Amino acid sequence: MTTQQDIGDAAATAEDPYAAIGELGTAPLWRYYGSVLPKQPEPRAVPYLWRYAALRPYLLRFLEELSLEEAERRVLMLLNPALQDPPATTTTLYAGLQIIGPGETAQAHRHTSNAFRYVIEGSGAYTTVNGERVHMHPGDLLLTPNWHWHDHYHEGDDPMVWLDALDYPLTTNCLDVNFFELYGERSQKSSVPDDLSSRQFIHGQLSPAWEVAHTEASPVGNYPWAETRRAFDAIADDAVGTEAEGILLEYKNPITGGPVLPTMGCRVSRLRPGFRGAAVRRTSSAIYHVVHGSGVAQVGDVQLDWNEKDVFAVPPWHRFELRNDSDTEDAFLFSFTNEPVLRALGFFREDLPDASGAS
Ligand code: 1HN
Repeated sequence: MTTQQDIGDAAATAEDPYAAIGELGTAPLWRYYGSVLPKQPEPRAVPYLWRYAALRPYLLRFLEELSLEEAERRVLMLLNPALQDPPATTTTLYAGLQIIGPGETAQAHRHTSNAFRYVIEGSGAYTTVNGERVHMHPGDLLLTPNWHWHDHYHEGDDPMVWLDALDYPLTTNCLDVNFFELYGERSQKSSVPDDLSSRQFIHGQLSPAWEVAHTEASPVGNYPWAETRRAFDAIADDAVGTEAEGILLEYKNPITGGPVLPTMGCRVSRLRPGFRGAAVRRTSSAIYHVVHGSGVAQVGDVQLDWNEKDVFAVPPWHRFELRNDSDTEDAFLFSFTNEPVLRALGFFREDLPDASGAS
């Protein structure tokens, strides 16, 4: 029988007390300070850019070769080279490119993860979100918040491609809180007038008084590009804009005035010809999609040359600088971040590092 005395003696005489405490499921904090409390964020994600021109032919090939019955969703995940398993685009954000062909249905399901789509090309598809059909056009932002049923249907003539965004790296990889459910039937029936939520809230200064918040997410199904364009045109050259990201507009939850989703905030910026942004550094991570134009993003030590429809990832606490390289054309960048999560928890920080600032 092992006595307390024996155990005490073993501890006192163990040749390698570190190995011994390891076997007891512990570790000495004094060897871990640097990794549990780094002086500043040490993100695992790296800056990276995905070229749309290179990926599009593969989307078209899988459209030919793989049915939606087989694939469920026909999506190329945009994986950060440093985050392959579990797969993610930044530590808390995911983006992918989804393609759907004429006549196809992506069956209805729901999950805890908040999601949205940003339409890249094609028209004639709609997503049904909790019974509301929401029609898509290039540049539209469509929300499918936490636990909302959603299925996609394409009644147009040409393939449609959109950027999917989800917070599953946060809900699944970090918090272990995701639930998933199939609806049972392939598509939901329409139960409210098409695009009603967008039409009701589109005139931001006049909101429907009978609508109250049901969730933290915005009740708006679609933020159409036509309105985004009008918002930019209305301010034209009169706006001062931001130093780092030019004329930067934020998509809002019209009921709370907050971000569109509790975990992801969405913005769109217009960079005037020749725009050179001030350097900025934030604790949030971000994913950018080039709606129009071409330019450069300097992210830490990495230079990302972006062209139309490309996607790029900006990890936390990297020095970040944007440039529009054209002297004649505006550039438009759509972006999303985990800033709402950080702000809610008191973790958001931002600064303008000096010109020589480390990444
Ligand atoms: C999902 O549900 C969709 O509904 C797209 O279209 C991409 C990526 C990961 C997990 C769920 C969709 C997804 C996804």
